Amino acid sequence: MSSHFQTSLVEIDPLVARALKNERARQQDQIELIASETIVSRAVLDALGHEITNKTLEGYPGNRFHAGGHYVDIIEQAAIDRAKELFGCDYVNVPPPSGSQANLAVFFLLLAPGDKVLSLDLASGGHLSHGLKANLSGRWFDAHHYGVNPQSEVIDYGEVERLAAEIKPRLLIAGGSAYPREIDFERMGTIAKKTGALFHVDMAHIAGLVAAGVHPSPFPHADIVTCTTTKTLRGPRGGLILCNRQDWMKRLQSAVFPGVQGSIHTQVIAAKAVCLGEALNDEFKTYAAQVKTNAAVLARGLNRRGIRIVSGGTDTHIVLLDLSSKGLTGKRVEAILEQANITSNKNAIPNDSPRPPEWVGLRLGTAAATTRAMKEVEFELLSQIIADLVDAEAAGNSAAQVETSAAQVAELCDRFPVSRS
Ligand code: DSN
Repeated sequence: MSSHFQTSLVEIDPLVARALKNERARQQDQIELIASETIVSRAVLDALGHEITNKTLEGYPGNRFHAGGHYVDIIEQAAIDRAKELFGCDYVNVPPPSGSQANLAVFFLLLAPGDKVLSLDLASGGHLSHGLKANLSGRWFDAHHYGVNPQSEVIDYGEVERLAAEIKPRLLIAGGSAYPREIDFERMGTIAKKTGALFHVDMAHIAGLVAAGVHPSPFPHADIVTCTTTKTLRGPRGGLILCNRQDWMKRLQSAVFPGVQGSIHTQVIAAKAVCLGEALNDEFKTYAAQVKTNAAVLARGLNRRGIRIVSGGTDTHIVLLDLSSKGLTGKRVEAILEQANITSNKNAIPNDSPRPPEWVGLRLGTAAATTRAMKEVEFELLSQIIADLVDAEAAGNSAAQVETSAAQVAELCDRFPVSRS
């Protein structure tokens, strides 16, 4: 028998095997509060690690360039049908390997080089694929941005309307990576219609909340919607495109393939089908509601300890902290939290410094720890652990506090295992 089919990873590549083992232990021993992360199910992992990865295919179910696609067709069609049911739309495109690439296909369909787009600016919580100068979207399109109201730190829809009327963008984009409040999709859709723009919602972060019905849906207001299956949707790394425009469906197929993509990632499509099936279950609705509740508890607990919460709270899984209230940067707090085994990321907040090391924001998210079954009590405790670390760092004597907090985190991790056996 060929060793190619038999030899295990541990035997053949100890370096990679060891790093993977350590990564699994890291995930057990740290509390994950990065807002774009999640913990996928055993079933999603099984699909990702399946031999289906060997299969090369281009095209769509029933219309492939290569032979042998029968089983992948069954799986991709299931992913399409499940996403349609989940989000209440008539068209779903499953192959995009990421949210950014789903967005790229949308731009390829709807825009020509030099066309104007209007999107949320990065420091107000937008995403780099919505027109950042360093991104293809900002190089090839004429990108303009709206921000948030300086006092409320919530999107100023009057300002969006004024800018849309003045700029006349071809595409108005809503959504981003670090905007913690609900977006008024109806209002944005009305602005788009009034000003002759098409309306694109990138719901990458909140897709799981929308799927569970605990966040308003972009449909029927958006012309087109993209998302990732990662994050709150609790699936593999990948993107989706959704829409109801009958007139775009055929062209959307071609915009993805051969427009911006060749062959599909068959193992990821299988994992997408699995996570979309999971999201149709009642257990997922309970999880998504708890994600939101936990974020509100986390925000309130931190606020009580004098840490300013950007926009005054959250309607989603995201809590954005302004650490200038403690004289600290996001980078410093990210580092001190990591020493105590809490993982987070520095982030810009509205009107922050353009230099990431000087950002005063820290972004937290509740999806991963909620998946470990942590609830209000644990998130209240987490808010106190984080505040203790912030206060100690602000006072310049965090070493003892790191030790105390790390012990509290270890106790939580033991009680809420990422157990797959
Ligand atoms: N957009 C990045 C984030 O939100 O962290 C990756 O998904």
